[in-house]
Amino acid sequence: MTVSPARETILRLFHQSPDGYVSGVRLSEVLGVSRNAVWKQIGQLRQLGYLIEAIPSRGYRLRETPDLPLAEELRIGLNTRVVGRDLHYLKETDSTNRQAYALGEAGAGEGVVVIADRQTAGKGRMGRIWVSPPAVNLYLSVLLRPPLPPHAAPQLTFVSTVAVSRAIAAVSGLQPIHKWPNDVLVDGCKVAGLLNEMSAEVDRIRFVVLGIGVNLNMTADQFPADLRMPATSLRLAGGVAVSRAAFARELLQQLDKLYADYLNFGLAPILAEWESRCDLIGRQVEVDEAGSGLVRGRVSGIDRDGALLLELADGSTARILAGDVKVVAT
Ligand code: BT5
Repeated sequence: MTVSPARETILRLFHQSPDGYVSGVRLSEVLGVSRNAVWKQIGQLRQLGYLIEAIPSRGYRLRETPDLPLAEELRIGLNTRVVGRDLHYLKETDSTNRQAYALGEAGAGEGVVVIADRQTAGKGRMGRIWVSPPAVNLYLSVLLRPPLPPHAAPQLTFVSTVAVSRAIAAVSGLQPIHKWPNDVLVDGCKVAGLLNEMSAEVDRIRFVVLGIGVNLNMTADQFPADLRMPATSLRLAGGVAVSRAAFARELLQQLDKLYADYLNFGLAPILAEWESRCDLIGRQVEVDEAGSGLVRGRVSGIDRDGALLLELADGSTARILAGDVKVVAT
C-alpha cells in the first residue's frame, strides 16, 4: 500500500488532539483540500478499521485504532536515523524478504523496511517455511548497505537478534533466551526467527536483507503440529496482547541504534549482550551442519565473527558457521 501523507497528517492530528476531536475545518486547512476530500480520507481510514465518529459542530473523533502496523502509524513517534527511512506496508505478500531483496536489486536506499500483515510464502532458513497468518504477528524486512566484506554478513544476525530481544523485554517484560544462530525463545519455545540474506560482489556487500518474524498474538491453534521445536507467542507466554505497531516501532528503534553501534564499535559489545542471553555455553550439543553432517561436542563459546565453537571428544575445537543446534545433555 502506498504511503499517504494525508492519512499520516490526519492520524498525527488525532494523536496530538487533547480531547480527541479534530474539526473538519482544521483538517481541510492543514491538508489544503476541500471538506469533501477530508470526508473521503476519513472514509478510507474507516475502511482500514479506524473507528472515527463524526459529531456535528465538533468534528471528527478517533474512538479506536486497529492493530495494524501501517507505515503512517509507525512513523508517528518513530525516532530513527537509518532504519525505517522509508516504510512499505503490504496487506499480503509472498515474503517480505523477497520484496525487500527486489527493492535492493532495484537500487533502493539503506533503511527501507517492508512490513506485511500476512505472508503467503514466508521463508525460514534452508528452504523452510515461516508460518505467517494475518492480523496477529510481525513480519518485517530491513534493507541495509553496510560498507563491509561479504564474510561479515552473518554478524548482522546477532545485531537483529539482540534488537528483537530488547524489543521483547521492553514491550512485554518477558526475558528471551538466544539459541545459536538465529532463534529467540521464551519459556523454551521459539517466539521469533531471523533470516538474513545478502547480495554481494567478491569483496563487498551490495546489500543485506534482515528478515524478522515475531509471534506477537498468535493463538495456540494457529501453530501447525509439525514444527521443528515448540513455539509460542508473546501473548501466549505473557498473557497480554501486544500492539503490532508499538512493537514494530520499538524494534526499528533498537535496530537503528544497534546497527549504528555495530558500524562504529564492531560486533564485540553486541556479541557480549547476545551471549548474556544464551544458555548454550557449557552444554553438550549436536549440530546439524546444513547438509554436511552431524557434529557432537560441548559449546565453549562464540568467536568474534559469531561462529559456534565446539570442544570435541578428541580435545580439538570445531568452528561451526551454520547449522541447527540440539542440546543432548547439560
Ligand atoms: C527461521 O528459520 O527461524 C527464520 C524465520 C524468518 C521469518 C521472517 S518473517 C519476515 C521475513 N520474511 C520472510 O519470508 N522470512 C522472514 P528456521 O530457523 O529455518 O526455522 C523455520 C522453522 O521454524 C520451520 O521449519 C518450522 O518448523 C518453524 N516455524 C515456522 N513458522 C513458525 C512460527 N511462526 N513460529 C515458530 N516456529 C515456526
